[in-house]
Order: sequence, then C-alpha cells, then structure tokens
Amino acid sequence: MITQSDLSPPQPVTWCKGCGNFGILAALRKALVGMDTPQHKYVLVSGIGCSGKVPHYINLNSFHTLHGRPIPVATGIKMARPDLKVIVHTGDGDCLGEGLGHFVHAARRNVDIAVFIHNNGVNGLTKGQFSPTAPRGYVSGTSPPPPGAPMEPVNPVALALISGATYVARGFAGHQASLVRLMQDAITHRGFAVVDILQPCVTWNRVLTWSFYNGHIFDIGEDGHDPSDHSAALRLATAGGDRIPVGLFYRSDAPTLADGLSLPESGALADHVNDLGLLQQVLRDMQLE
Ligand SMILES: Cc1ncc(C[n+]2csc(CCOP(=O)(O)OP(=O)(O)O)c2C)c(N)n1
Ligand code: SF4
Ligand SMILES: [Mg+2]
Repeated sequence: MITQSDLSPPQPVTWCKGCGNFGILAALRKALVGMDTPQHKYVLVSGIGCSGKVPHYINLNSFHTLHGRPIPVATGIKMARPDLKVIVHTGDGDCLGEGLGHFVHAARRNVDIAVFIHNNGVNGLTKGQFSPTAPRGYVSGTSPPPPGAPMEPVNPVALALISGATYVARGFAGHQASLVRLMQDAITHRGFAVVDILQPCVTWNRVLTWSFYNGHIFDIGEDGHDPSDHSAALRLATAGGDRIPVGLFYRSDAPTLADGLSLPESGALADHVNDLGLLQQVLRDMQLE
C-alpha cells in the first residue's frame, strides 16, 4: 500500500558514512512498504540523538521530542488516538539513560507501541561518551582508562523481559531481512514491543564495530528457541559469553494499558472540540494572560 517513494523525505541524511542508522532506516522503510496499513495511520516519535533524526529522513507523521521522552509522548498519542500505529525510535542513551523510568513503566503497563532502540553503546550525537549499554571497561572521553566504564551495562532485552514487555527481540542493523521481519512483527503486535537493534557507530565506537558483530551474533530461531517460554528467553538474554543472540526472544498476549482504562463520559480525547474560552479562563485564573 505504501511505496518507497511515498516515504522519501525532503531533507538530506546527515549521518556519518557507514553508520548503522542507515541499515535501521532502510529496514523501517522496507517494513512499512511490506505492510497493509496506510501511511497516514503511522506516527513516528523520537528523542534526541543521531537516532532521533529518523523522523526527518522518512515521510511519516512524526514528533521529534525531548531527550529521554519519546515513550511518554508516544503513550499519550496512543491513548488519544488508539487507531494509530505508534513507533518510537530512540537511542540507547535516550531510552536507557534519561528515559529509563519511562521504558520500565511503559513495559509494565503494556502500552501498545513499538520501540526500536538504536543501540550503539555511545551517546553518538554528543561526541561518543559511554552510554548505559557500553561494556564494562569501555574507554571514552567520559570513561578514561583505567578502568574505562566502571560498571556493567544495561541489558535492554533482559530489562524489557522482566519489566513486562510482551514482544521482545534483538536485531542487527546489518541483517536486513531479519530486522525487517522483527520490525513488522513489533508494529503489528498488540502491546509493548521492543526491538533492541545493534547499531555500529563508526565514528566513536571502535569496539562494537561491524566486524565485531558479524563475528559474534547468532540467530536464536535457528537454535530452536521457543519464544513463548519467558524463563528460556531470560536465560538466553543473560547467558553472557562471546556469542550474541539475535532474533525473537519472547512474545505473549496480555491486556494493554488501554484495555484497563474506561473512556471518560466525555468520550475519547481526540474527539473533543477545543474550547478556547475555557483555556483563556484558565490562563486568566493563573494570571498568565
Ligand atoms: C534533557 C536533555 N539532556 C541531555 C541532552 C544532551 N544530549 C543530546 S543527545 C544525547 C545523547 C544521545 O545518545 P543516544 O540517545 O544514545 O543517541 P545516539 O546519538 O547515540 O543515537 C544527550 C545526552 C539533551 N539534549 N537534553
Ligand atoms: S556519530 Fe555515530 S551514531 Fe551518529 S551518525 Fe555518526 S556514526 Fe552514526
Ligand atoms: Mg547511542
């Protein structure tokens, strides 16, 4: 229903040559082109970071929000307009640093949105400081040696699983076919869907590179993992070791946040007619006018 040219944006892409974000954007475009939903039914929400620029590079209804805040904004959009498919593009710093509390609570509430984490182990836009997913010992401007980053990283897949997310996957920016499939599944899933996307930052991260990932990742589907088994998913996510599992870890059906809320008597927010007189009265009461 959507064509590639429908999605072409007016702005030129300014990511560094070779950045993993290109793979994520290409996969998103293919995912949307391969689905039945019309273009006007999608809303993209992003935070601040290199990852946050996705809405500028694809022609969709979009909201480029504040650092750490795309998930609450996406939650509001979904509550007001449940007919829309809401997709969040967020960085590892954005989602798991400043926005970590929002991530956990949205998962626990099973908000019906898809969250795609551009996981590059650094705060790319602000010049490569170590992020919450940087490995222990990672050396950067803000984590000099010794010891480099002095703590264990956040594990987005394990965190999503224990927080209550009902679709949890990990993809790789370099594996287009499987990333497209995971994105489509996450978008169609009813509930909080997370895809942790491994994304090389070629400018700042000299550890988590294309060749590192190509040499370490393996597909858990091919190893016979059962995505309905929550304990097995958590064991896989926390196994450690040299090999990095990618694919669908877990999927289940559960009531979403909207299922637990009844509409107010006044009806859905999106159907309200704005009463400017009332707004002016509020401003007057607050002595802002
Ligand atoms: C409220 C707020 N805090 C901090 C910043 C500074 N800031 C901008 S982008 C960024 C980090 C981006 O890292 P990440 O989310 O991993 O995105 P990437 O650039 O790596 O895609 C920070 C700390 C900001 N703009 N606003
Ligand atoms: S700084 Fe890193 S994440 Fe940002 S565009 Fe460049 S390569 Fe990509
Ligand atoms: Mg980052």
